[in-house]
Amino acid sequence: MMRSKRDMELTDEMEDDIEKWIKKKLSTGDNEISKKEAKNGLKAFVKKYNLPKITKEEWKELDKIFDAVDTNGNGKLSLEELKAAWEAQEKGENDE
Ligand SMILES: [Ca+2]
Repeated sequence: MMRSKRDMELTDEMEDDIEKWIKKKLSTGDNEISKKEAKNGLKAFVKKYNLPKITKEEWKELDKIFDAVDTNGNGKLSLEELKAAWEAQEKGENDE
């Protein structure tokens, strides 16, 4: 998910962190990830690992990705929507 133009190598620790975050979001509250939550999570992640700040362009791109994954258009990502996106990515189907 969230593969953008920047060629970022994620360490195992980072991947673990992301996975935990997603799982937590999907198992608490409304069990979905809102756009705001995703943005805040990403900002915290960038800060935690001292990664280069996400540019305006990248935010725009991420916004598009979010909307593409949010297939029912309620502004939040559910487990089903994320799963579908991951599966599509694995198959290499990138129908934008
Ligand atoms: Ca949704």
